[in-house]
Amino acid sequence: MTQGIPASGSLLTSSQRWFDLPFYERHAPNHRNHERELPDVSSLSGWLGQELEGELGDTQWRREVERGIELGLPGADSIDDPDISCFQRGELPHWSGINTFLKLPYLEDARKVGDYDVAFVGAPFDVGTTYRAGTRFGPQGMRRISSLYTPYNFELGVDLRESLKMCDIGDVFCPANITKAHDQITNGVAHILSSGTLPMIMGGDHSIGYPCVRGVAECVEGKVGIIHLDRHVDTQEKDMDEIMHTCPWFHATNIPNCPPANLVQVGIGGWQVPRAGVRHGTSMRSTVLTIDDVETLGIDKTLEIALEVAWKGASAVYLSFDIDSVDAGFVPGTGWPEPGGYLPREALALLRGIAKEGIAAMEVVEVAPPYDISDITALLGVRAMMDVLASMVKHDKIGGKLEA
Ligand SMILES: [Mn+2]
Repeated sequence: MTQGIPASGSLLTSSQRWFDLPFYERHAPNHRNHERELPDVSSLSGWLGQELEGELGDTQWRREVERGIELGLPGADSIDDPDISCFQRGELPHWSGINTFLKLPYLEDARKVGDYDVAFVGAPFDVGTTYRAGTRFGPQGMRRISSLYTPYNFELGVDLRESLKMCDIGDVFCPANITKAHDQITNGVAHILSSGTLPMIMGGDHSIGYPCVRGVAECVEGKVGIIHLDRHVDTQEKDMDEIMHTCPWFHATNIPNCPPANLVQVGIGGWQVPRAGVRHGTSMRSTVLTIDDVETLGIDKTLEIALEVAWKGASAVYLSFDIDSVDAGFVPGTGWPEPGGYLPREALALLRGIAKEGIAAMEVVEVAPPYDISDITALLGVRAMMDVLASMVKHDKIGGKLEA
């Protein structure tokens, strides 16, 4: 038991007992003494992310801190950090403060939305749900957990605060009537987009996809393509006599400059795809890719197909992300959870890839906080929007309104 245990590379001599050796010589002599070249990690994203951080400025961060001291008054004498104000006015602490999206300025005067690159807007409407309601709380759920995020993304080396002028314009007033609420949403989206600002729309159930696209289509000369990530096709004319959340793309593709040939639906499949919607999809010949297709093709090829179809002859692309496209295990807080969908990182990779080419607007729909657990569904909804914006910044598809 006590005599040397022969191990390759062991420095044990005959007079030594195994346990007298230093720990590393007993357990990993080859590793502690080796002279091999270390692997080159300089092309990996971990290394590059660290390099990229050094290239980011902190002008806007300094402005936020100075503004906090000015408006929130200086901190107490006992506080050493000069960046801490008496009343919180900026990002820190993450657990407190007023919950606009990412604690951005609340734009009370909607007429000034054109001053911003991006406006987050809520569409708290769930009268179009066909099973569990609750997405009327989606915008507030996403705003609340957005306070967990910083505006900086490590891998992309993007700090949204330093690149974009963003605001939270609040919610569209959505009455409990589908047609009236849809009209309100169309006007809200069209107002933001026609002001030269990117609408980032927080639903709401998926019925809002129709009025959102209608608002975009009003502002775009030429065709609008739609890329739709979902488990469900959402292409039937009516559901229980109304335009419910199973219906947005039937109606959106009847808008003259939103032809079905430019609709591509990615991640479809499972046991909750109404046959009425499938029949219509077949007749209009839109493009459907299942989760199996995505797995077979891989992310890059899937993106190539989706972008080619949506952008063919189009002037703009609308991005619709239904949170239930992700496997039900990751998104309990949704109205029609369906097992077998995307892993979160697959969905995020697709979203970033779509955003590389630029989008006219984005919606995140079907986040239903009453069924959520630890805010994880809302957290993914927020991240989807953050990743899309970071990818657009990275590829010069947005920005320019920050004062120098
Ligand atoms: Mn949907």
